[in-house]
Amino acid sequence: MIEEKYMRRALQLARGGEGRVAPNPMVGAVVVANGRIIGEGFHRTYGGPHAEVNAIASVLPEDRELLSEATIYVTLEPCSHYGKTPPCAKLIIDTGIPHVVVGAPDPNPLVAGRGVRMMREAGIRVDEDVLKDECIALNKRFMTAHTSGRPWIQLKWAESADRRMAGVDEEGRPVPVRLSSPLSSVWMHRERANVEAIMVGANTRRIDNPRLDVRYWGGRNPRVVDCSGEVDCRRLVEDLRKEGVTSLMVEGGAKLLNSFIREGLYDEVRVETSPVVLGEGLRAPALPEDVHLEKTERCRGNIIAFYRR
Ligand code: AOF
Ligand code: ZN
Repeated sequence: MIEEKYMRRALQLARGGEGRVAPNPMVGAVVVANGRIIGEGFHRTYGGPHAEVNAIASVLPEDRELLSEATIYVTLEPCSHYGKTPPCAKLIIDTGIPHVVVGAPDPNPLVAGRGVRMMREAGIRVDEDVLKDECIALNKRFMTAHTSGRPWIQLKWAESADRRMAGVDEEGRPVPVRLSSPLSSVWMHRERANVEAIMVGANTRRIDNPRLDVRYWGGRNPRVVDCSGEVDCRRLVEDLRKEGVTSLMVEGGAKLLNSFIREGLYDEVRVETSPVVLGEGLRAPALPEDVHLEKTERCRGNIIAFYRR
């Protein structure tokens, strides 16, 4: 019997790897026998054991005999390759688990259906696509990177009520203005901890001199990709992908953001709007036409809007 509640539990476990597993996906696994969870696990850290390994290892000695009649729920197709760890499909076969329920297929060309095939060829019953949309959404960064030849890209900026990103001094030079709120900075740092790279334009680097780290949240600081003057955005992101990067945040300024918008290089846009009116100053980019509002959050007078393609 397939029960979605176990896949939901596996999804919840998978999130335990947030900020620690990239460029790998977040994956969770639950082992069930006789209507009881006998094992649980998730991919905890990049380079470490996969979810299935941890879930199977967590089964208590007195429950191990139940493995021969158990079902394992995994949010991602078990892998078939020898990477940093041996194939999970092989582990499941060797453990003698007769039934596997899979959330989403693994688009990594090293796996891409081979995990499911290996297990079926070994006589295991494999059911696929259970809560597939949720399982794909959980790993939007990993999925986009493996299906589009570029990292998943989020554009991010903060603007005033009159759509400006910076003020100007008497000589007309741009001056930085704090438009984001302290609480939103915490959320922001959490999002930063979830991407592998951050890009800023040369002017932003010079004027704002942002630290671009995750100090308010914790975790790994993303690598900062500097770019000056005219940049070939497409080339830049394709090169990043070739280096293995699966997620990128573009934090400004307006010129760099506009180049990404023009090239259609984005998956999400995050705009924080402050009630402050600047009157004049650097104009914020116009939102891309093909994004739709996903959700908004209020943050001490500021409104943060998330748009998705
Ligand atoms: C799974 N379970 O928990 C994860 C999987 O270098 P490795 O050995 O860690 O392999 C990384 C790849 O394995 C990753 O790109 C993705 O295709 C898959 N991740 N697979 O069966 C897991 N994290
Ligand atoms: Zn694996």
